[in-house]
Amino acid sequence: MAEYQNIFNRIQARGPGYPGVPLARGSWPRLGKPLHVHLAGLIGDSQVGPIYFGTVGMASVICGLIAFEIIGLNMFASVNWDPVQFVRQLPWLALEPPAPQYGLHIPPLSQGGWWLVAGFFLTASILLWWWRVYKRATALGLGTHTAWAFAAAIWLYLVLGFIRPLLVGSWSEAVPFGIFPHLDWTAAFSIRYGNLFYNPFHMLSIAFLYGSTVLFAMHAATVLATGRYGADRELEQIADRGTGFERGALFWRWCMGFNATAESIHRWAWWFAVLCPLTGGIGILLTGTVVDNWYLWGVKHDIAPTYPPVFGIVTDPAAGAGQ
Ligand code: 07D
Ligand code: 07D
Repeated sequence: MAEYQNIFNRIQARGPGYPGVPLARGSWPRLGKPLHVHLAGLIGDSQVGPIYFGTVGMASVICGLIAFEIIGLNMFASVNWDPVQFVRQLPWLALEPPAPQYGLHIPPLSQGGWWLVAGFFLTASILLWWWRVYKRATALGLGTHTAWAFAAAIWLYLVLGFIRPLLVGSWSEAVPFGIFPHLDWTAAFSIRYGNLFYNPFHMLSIAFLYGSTVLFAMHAATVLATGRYGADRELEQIADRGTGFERGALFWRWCMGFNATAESIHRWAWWFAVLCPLTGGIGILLTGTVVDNWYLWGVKHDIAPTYPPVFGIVTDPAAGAGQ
């Protein structure tokens, strides 16, 4: 006999393929015949498809593919079109932004011009995907929370690759495309601007990043732990006493004196997630525009120690470099 189980359900309910609620007039038809995949059923719903593409979705995918293609071909060219080296060195290959002498001018394609073109298409793709998220939500009569959360990530992305380079007057300040090269950029950026750890917005961003994981763990664990009482079916649970949901709330009240509600826990989660890239973007925007060296800023505001003057007075190493 099958007992009730929660989302780790081994029983896969399979009805006839269900396309979802009817779409408004003027929409594209949904693509693909629904099929049931056992593996998908192990981690979620076993029905895969149909998918809604629409004009905006198609445009986003096309722009994304163009960007991906430009990045890939430039990387391929950088190993003299040798397929073996391309595969071996892939994580280290890069499409770099223009050199500093070009400022915000448009350089030849091979000198960073391709970076600009790829960046344009990637940005178009991301913005179009945002629009798709927004439109799909409103088409289903939902709130647009997902779109605005995604917008927070896009804010950080735009600050890193577009807004900050514009403010400091050079594309060379932007992030390269590449797996390890973008990590090198991140480390170099921190060193160049005097250690990002002393940037209070980096601190805030980290607090929200860590906070997001702890909230995610607490929420997910609570729902799983009370799933045996059907607490994952939240709505029916909220109204009644003695339910799995109430046990979950009491668990936290007894553990730490306070409990979130079924609604508020999601607001906590949404804000923590959103504030991570939102505060991060502010921190990056201030770097090199308002503050040139976060370590010296930290010394000035008594959050970083001054070192004994064995090497003489510490000044910003970049200050004398003619930059
Ligand atoms: C799990 C959702 C799925 C998304 C995935 C990422 C690509 C890139 C590469 C065409 C959590 C898909 C990746 C489409 C393909 C090319 C050349 C999200 C999940 C699986 N980073 N970063 C990674 C991006 C920045 C940093 C990994 C993107 C900043 C550090 C992946 C951006 C800084 C580390 C990646 C971006 C920074 C990484 C795993 C854009 C500061 C790691 C990402 C558009 C914020 C980690 C080798 C992941 C790693 C890592 C993608 C920006 C720092 C390749 C698309 C400039 C320190 N980054 N990153 O799982 O293993 O995200 O790197 O802004 O240690 Mg990064
Ligand atoms: C990247 C938003 C853009 C992504 C978008 C997605 C696609 C993929 C996929 C088809 C992540 C587009 C998606 C294109 C399509 C498919 C599959 C969000 C992104 C729109 N740091 N640090 C942060 C820590 C240090 C540095 C944030 C920790 C050092 C720089 C975060 C440590 C130095 C920057 C964080 C640490 C340094 C950051 C990012 C510890 C390096 C940033 C938050 C323990 C030596 C970024 C203010 C985020 C930022 C950032 C954590 C250390 C450099 C909280 C835990 C000191 C340059 N760092 N960091 O949401 O905002 O990213 O800083 O040491 O720019 Mg840091």
